[in-house]
Amino acid sequence: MEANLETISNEILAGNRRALARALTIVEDGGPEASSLVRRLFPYSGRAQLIGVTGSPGVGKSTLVDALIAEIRRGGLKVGVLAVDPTSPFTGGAILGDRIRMQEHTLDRNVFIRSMANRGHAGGTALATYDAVRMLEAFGYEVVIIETVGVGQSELAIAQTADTTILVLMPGSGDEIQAIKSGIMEIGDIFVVNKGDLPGASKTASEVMHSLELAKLPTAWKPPVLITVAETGEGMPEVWAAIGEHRKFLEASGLLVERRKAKVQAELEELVADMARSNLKASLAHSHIQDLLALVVGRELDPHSAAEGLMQELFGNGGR
Ligand SMILES: Nc1nc2c(ncn2[C@@H]2O[C@H](COP(=O)(O)OP(=O)(O)OP(=O)(O)O)[C@@H](O)[C@H]2O)c(=O)[nH]1
Ligand SMILES: [Mg+2]
Repeated sequence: MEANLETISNEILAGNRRALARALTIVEDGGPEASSLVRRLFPYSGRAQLIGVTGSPGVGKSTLVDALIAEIRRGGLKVGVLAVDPTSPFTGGAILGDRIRMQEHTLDRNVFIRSMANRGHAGGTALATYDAVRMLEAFGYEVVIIETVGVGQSELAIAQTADTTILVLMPGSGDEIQAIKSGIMEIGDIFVVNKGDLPGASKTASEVMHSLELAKLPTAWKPPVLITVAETGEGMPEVWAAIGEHRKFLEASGLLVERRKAKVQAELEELVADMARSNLKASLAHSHIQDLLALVVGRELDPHSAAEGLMQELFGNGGR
């Protein structure tokens, strides 16, 4: 198995797309093979510009990503795309639609599009996303776009694996109100009102601008609000330019490093929680732990003290 993983990593570095596809399946599944693969390829990762695209279902994210790929390819950069649906356990209609829509680019060797399955919980899906990005980077993609469906907390966790997050809205959907209410205005680095050909686009854009003025933004970055027609590619040069501006801001302000640190912290928390969870499950099967359970059932020990005992056993220091 190790020899096999060695072959896969060498083939990825040599630019073999089939090896990349296999590697993505391995990191999606997680477990020791994924860890081993990441260990090998981690030194070659960390080089891409990561762009998150998020927004409610049907606002035109995939169409926008498609148009953005065309824009980025005009500049000659290689693009990898991960389409993640954290809420659906199925690789259902939306994802299939994405594949068909982006088919034009599948003939282009410098574009790689992949939909990621859900791992059952958002944290796990975010973990798989981090590793999938690393595989794409090791292969040589210079820009990686992460599309997530929806605007809930779990989608945001995944969108925030990116350096620059684009929040996509459409006219008259009331999305902007929802966005303000749920506090997600703060995570958008760039706001795009797509379907600019429909009535109400400029009204929606001014509403977003207005609420951004009122919002307490976490940094000195003033998020631009752009109107696009993804279906025709209108507004794409402006979106790509705004991404470049944001990148410059992140670098000049030192926030790029700060953001990457915050992401590593989130990833480590999730990884350790994952390990602890499986460790705990294995330990609970041991007979002396079964004895501990019996003590609680017999009301000789309370659950809090029992949990502290377990922590002591698992981590040695009571976990504090
Ligand atoms: N009028 C108009 N329709 C658009 C535009 N962009 C996308 N659409 C249409 O909107 C619908 C949804 O587009 P998608 O790109 O699949 O939207 P999505 O946000 O990726 O959808 P999910 O992945 O299902 O959340 C499709 O029928 C598109 O053709 C646009 O600029 N104008
Ligand atoms: Mg989509």
